[in-house]
Amino acid sequence: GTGNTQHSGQVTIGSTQSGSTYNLTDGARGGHKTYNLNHGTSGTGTLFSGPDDVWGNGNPSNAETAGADAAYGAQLTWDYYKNVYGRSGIRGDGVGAYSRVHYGNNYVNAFWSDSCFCMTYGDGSGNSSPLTAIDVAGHEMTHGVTSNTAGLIYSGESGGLNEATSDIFGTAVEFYANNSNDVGDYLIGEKIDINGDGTPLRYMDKPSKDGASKDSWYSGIGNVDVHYSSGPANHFFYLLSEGSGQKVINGVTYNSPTADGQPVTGIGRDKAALIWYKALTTKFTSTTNYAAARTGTLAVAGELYGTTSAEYKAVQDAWAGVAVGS
Ligand code: ASN
Ligand code: ZN
Ligand code: CA
Repeated sequence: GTGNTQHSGQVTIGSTQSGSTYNLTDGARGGHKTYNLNHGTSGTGTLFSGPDDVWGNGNPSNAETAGADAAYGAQLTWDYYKNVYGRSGIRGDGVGAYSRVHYGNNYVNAFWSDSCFCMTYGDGSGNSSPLTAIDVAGHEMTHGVTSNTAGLIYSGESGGLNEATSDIFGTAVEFYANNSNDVGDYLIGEKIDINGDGTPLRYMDKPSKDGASKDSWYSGIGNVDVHYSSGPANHFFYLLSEGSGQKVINGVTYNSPTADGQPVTGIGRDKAALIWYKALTTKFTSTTNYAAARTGTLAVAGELYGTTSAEYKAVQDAWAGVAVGS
């Protein structure tokens, strides 16, 4: 069908026809369903459905619009994992999750839940928009992937790595989408304006720009909120992808410093994401910390490209750039 989204313009989204009714059930992607909680906070509310295959009108005052955004984000995330890594769904078993929008009132968050195997989006309040942008959808669904693979415990350093994994693949999905209304960037939440002043939630090139995230590892980083201890891994991913120094990508200027003052030469986002994905799914465990993440990603880089490769050296240099050493 046609989705008239708020954040991503007009897009094609998967739906199902049943007699003269269309449902926001994506039969091509594990039967992923999108529900309207209509301000409730439990259950599934009602499946988006109607007499035509057009969803939303681009305006948040139309209840279907957030549904269209959420369905599109889920579809892109499914396609990214399937087409890039051959992973069929969050558990890799071909089964779709589901999305719920219009959670509660003025709720300024979105979350994944392992117990319902679903994602939930608030409408935001004041300046902030419904939290249904592409990077947010990719972030939340990736919590499901992490939970079903490495199982990184959501506290301490493993918690920071869990959060960074969601930021990394949320960003990778956003670039993969190649959507002209929600272009790829190394910012998190730039479309939802939670801060109310147009700034994003997080910056991967220099995480400390948000005023709380850490650019580099230090002993004790495990004691800060996981959305801030994610900083060094987000920064590692940026450095590994794009390299240090100043760079303009899709009109955004990045300036990524390194902890050791040494330059890093990037290997491109696709290779960096592949290294992280393989580390997540074959090396990381529930208790992986920053030192072990370094070891795991280096092992993957060695397996994929060899230990004398530019890619292997870039992984070494990028970890040194965020003060994670041997
Ligand atoms: N949106 C937040 C996140 O994905 C919700 C939370 O704090 N768990 O991290
Ligand atoms: Zn998260
Ligand atoms: Ca983004």
